[in-house]
Amino acid sequence: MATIDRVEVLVTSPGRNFVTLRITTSDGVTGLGDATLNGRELAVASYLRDHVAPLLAGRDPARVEDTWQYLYKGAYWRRGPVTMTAIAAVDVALWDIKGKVAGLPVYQLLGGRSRDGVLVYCHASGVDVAALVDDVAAYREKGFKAIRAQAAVPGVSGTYGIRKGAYYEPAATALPEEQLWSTEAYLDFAPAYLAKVREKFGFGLHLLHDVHHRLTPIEAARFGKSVEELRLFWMEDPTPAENQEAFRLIRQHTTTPIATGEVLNSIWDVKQLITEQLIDYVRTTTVHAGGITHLRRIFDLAALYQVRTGSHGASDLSPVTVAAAVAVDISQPNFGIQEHMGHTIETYEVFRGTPQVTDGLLHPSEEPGLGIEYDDEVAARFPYQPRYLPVARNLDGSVHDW
Ligand code: EZ4
Ligand code: CO
Repeated sequence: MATIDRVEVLVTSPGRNFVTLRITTSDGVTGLGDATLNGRELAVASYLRDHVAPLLAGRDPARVEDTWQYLYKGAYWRRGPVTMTAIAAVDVALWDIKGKVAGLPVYQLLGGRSRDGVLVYCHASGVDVAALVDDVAAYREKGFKAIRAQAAVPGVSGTYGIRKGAYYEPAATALPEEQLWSTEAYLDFAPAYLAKVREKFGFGLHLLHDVHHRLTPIEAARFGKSVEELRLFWMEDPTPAENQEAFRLIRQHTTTPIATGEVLNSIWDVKQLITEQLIDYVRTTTVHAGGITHLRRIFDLAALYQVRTGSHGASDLSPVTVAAAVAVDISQPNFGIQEHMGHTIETYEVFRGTPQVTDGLLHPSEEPGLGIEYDDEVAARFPYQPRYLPVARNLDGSVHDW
């Protein structure tokens, strides 16, 4: 029997920070798992290096489920982003190894294709409405069939999701930047610019919008109602999701579909949202929700309640997560859509073999495992840099949800 021989925690910053777990077996097979938690990267690196690596040495790499149970139940302390990201990294690395040992891509181990390709949505944004419309047009030219639209709210420096250069990268400063937020200004402005996008491009395009946890339930209900005739694919994170019941109020008022879950980590965090049919799309990911093993458990529960998947896929999720997401998405019966932001050229040089979008779809690699190779030499050129997400403050100076 092969055993786990080496466990390495790799940190690199080719445009932003990524933490990667690499497991090597006694037969020399390697597996990769993403362990990136934006703005709290080194906490996961320590969890893995100091508390998980010593427990993995000598174990059977084929025991993916057993290792998951061992790390989850065995720690006694359950759930939470740091723990679940660390467990995810081990789980995904072991699936990668299992695929390589079997000589099969991971999606084949998950049951094979349920569809021809994975529908993705990209991010269009603009400093004003005209710039947003131009950006949407540019993404349509590139073949995207689903587009998220965000425009800067006039006078609100902290509007979430506005790209400044070639890449949208909110964790851009060595200490958190403080930005201003006004719910009133946003609620007046956002429905109007989404209507402009519809007016310009019609309904032959999936249009999405991310509220980024910034509204109360009744404000979110008002927003959802006011954009109903625009037939959004979804409104994302209309209100913070810690209180799952809050979504019931939104639900009672609007038929605008609801997506949430990018900051949630376990099946327990989405159980009520799913079983009470309070949402339409669950946005948990492999990297932050316990890996392929646990994400499939969440998605299978969602299938029972006609909730579809829409996994988080921002640029702070590494190419290893893109590959793991595509493996799940292509095989999962209740797949909905996959977020895709892409990464810097330097990131693709570190993570060779990252799936790329063609005609608005992602396709899994046919290589055994996940098909990603980590280039240590290129990675070493990009050392860790402290980077934090911004913090939002209301006009009266109080802290708001970013
Ligand atoms: O702000 O991943 O839908 N995508 C998002 C992201 C999140 C970042 C936080 O690290 O909301 O852009
Ligand atoms: Co989001």
